[in-house]
Amino acid sequence: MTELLVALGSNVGNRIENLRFAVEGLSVVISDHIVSSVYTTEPIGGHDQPEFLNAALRGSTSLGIDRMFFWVKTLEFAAGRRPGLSQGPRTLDIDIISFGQLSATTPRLDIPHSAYAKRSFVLAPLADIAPNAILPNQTENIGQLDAHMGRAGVKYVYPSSSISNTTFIGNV
Ligand code: PH2
Ligand code: MG
Ligand code: MG
Repeated sequence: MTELLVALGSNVGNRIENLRFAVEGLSVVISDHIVSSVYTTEPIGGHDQPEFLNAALRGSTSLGIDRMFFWVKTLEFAAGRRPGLSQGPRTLDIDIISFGQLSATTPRLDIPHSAYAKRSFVLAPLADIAPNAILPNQTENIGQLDAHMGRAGVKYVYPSSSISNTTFIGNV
């Protein structure tokens, strides 16, 4: 089994329902998953677009990275996501932030995700569920990265239970 961290985002359509759809779909292939609180976050990336809801999920999978990636893309498509602007609006974004100790940069894969350590909308939810994790190529853990980055533009809105029926004992 491989431990993985996944970041979730949505800023089009029924955002909370899109995140719920992602958690339910991911739970088919990710066992013992726990889910962060949900945050509203100001959009990053230069486009004039609605505010995002962001969350994160942690768990274990028996899938290899290629099948995991394929499942993620399938779920995004099923949630109505279609090719669009890079950094632009999307019904559902599922980013594999880390996959065991894998370090992979290919045209398709970018793991650990190259920008996660500089994005408060990824670090804040990850800090709920994996504050002590030190990802490949980092010296600081996620809690430390989050503390240094700060949380400008990030607001707690819903507890984990709003998108998952597994219990997360933490920031509820
Ligand atoms: N995702 C992006 C681009 N910008 N901004 C916020 N706040 N949250 C996101 O999830 C996000 C973004 C591309 O995936
Ligand atoms: Mg993505
Ligand atoms: Mg993304």
